[in-house]
Amino acid sequence: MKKSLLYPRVTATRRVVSLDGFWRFKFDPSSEGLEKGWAAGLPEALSVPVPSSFADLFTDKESREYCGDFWYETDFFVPGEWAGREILIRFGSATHRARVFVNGTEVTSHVGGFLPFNAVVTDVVKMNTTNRLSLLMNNELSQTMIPCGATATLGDGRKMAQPYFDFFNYSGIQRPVKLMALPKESITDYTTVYRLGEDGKAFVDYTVSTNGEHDVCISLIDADGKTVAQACGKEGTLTVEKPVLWEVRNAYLYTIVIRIMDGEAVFDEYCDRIGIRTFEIVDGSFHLNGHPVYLKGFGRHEDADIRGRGLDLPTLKRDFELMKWIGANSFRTSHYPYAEEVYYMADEEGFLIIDEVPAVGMFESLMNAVDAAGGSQDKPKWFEKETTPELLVHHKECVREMISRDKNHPSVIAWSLLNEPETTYDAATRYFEQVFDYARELDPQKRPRTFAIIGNSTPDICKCQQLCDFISLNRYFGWYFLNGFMLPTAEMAFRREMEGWDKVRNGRPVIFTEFGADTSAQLHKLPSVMWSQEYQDEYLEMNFRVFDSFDFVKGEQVWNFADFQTGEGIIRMNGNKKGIFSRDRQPKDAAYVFRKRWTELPVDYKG
Ligand code: EVA
Repeated sequence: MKKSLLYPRVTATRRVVSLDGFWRFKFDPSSEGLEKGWAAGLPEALSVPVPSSFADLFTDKESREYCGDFWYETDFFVPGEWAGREILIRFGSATHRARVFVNGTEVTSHVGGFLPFNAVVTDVVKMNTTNRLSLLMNNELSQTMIPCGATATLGDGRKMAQPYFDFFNYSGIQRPVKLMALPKESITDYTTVYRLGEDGKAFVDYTVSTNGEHDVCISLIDADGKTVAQACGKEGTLTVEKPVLWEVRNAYLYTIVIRIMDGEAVFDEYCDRIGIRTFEIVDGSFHLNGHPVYLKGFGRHEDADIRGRGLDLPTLKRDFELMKWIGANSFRTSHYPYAEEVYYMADEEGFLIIDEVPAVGMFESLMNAVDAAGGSQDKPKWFEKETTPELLVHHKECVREMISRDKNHPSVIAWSLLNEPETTYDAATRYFEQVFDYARELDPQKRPRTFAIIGNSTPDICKCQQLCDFISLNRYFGWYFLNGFMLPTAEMAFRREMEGWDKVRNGRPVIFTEFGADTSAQLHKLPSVMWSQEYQDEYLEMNFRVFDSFDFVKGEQVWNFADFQTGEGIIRMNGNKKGIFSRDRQPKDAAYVFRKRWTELPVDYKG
């Protein structure tokens, strides 16, 4: 059960209680809490909301920038009628490391801040009374975990996070926490794969895993509540005679009901919503249900004022309304898997997701993003370090957890396995091969794999692009290179590089996973200067001209959906300002430029 990543659902046999709300909280800069018994009770605690990042809740800089150990604690009640069931606590995420204690006993631990895990607490909880849940957490960055970075100790002894990535190191319990009661014999996982028959039928090939011997039965129920297909057995095929397919921006969802049966008795029941669709690359184009689709959308962040990266349903709703308004149909979960609620909303709204593992910052010259664009060749090679084998183990574990969690979402069309790593030497190729092979092995739907390629990995020197099923470029011609008055020469250089990609792409599609220009939502200037809204528009028009003149470009995801928080630094004015929307989700001028373009481009553009 520990490893089951099924989304928590109340069914005929399952009970879920939210533990979200105000929790007790305490920083532990000397890492003394464990020795002092804080796992059993937190002295002089503060109070913070869950889910939320802790950084922007307070008014002092020490709290915002805090790096090290910290504790969360709450009490929860286990109903007496749950006796005899398996009892679990399910964390949507805990950033970046957590050790979990119940009534003072350690029950589990987890490394990696963006994926869920369970603590099985059946044997340590007291029934029909209050129990104590405590987490010892840590948000230090290192070179052996993703996202990568360093932790500095300053002259005065304080620790400071040094991300090798360009977003704030938000931490804490940032996603919902649930208390769950499951039957002892239960469903632990399921997978679906879709085939469309020539006779208009659809076939859903499924597998179900349980922790017991009894057989399972599956039903598929349409949006009107009618059962349209049934099958029994842990592996099999559901045949849907007249399927309504899940289409981009026109989603149709079925409910899959899985039951462990013993005669008439239902031992366990799990329900989820799925969409019937195929996604593949055909003749250099993305095909959804056999029809070409051009990707329009964003690289995004989970980021908002005050709550940081904490799941916030109103912000999530607003983001999807803005993406619909602007005519987008896709996004990349840059640079980490998002909260599960994001994927369920994308399933419902018909958005296509490139799901990204938190493998960012694998490039020492990206330190604090200051020399992001130029790259630096004199640093030690990232994939030849002593720390690389340990990093690979953690990276693969995150890939496993991400695919396990997200594999059944119709919205998820591809995996992004790294963002902007080094790619120009053989050790990188060997590292990449292991991650790419592993993803292929794990994904029942065999979705296309990619990684976001940094500007200085040009087609002539990149030694990893050949592993991608489609090529994803992060390109900043006109911003980091040849910017301002030099924009026309940026266009020339950009076109030359695209000709290079055409030579090595071998029939594969190319998309842009990043392009963008920092822009102040307040600044206008005629003629334009960099950072003005006028310059952002000119920059975009140049990029569009390039995209439109290469038929093999099959998608554009601008950087970024909204302005977002980063660490302090000389190239960031209270965050990254490449948003098409401001951080409070209002349009910059560029939003209207995109709206015009994307609402006019046909869905099968260049198909
Ligand atoms: C930027 N460029 O400089 C962005 C970063 C992003 O925020 C990149 O992938 O290449 C990174 O994280 O604005």
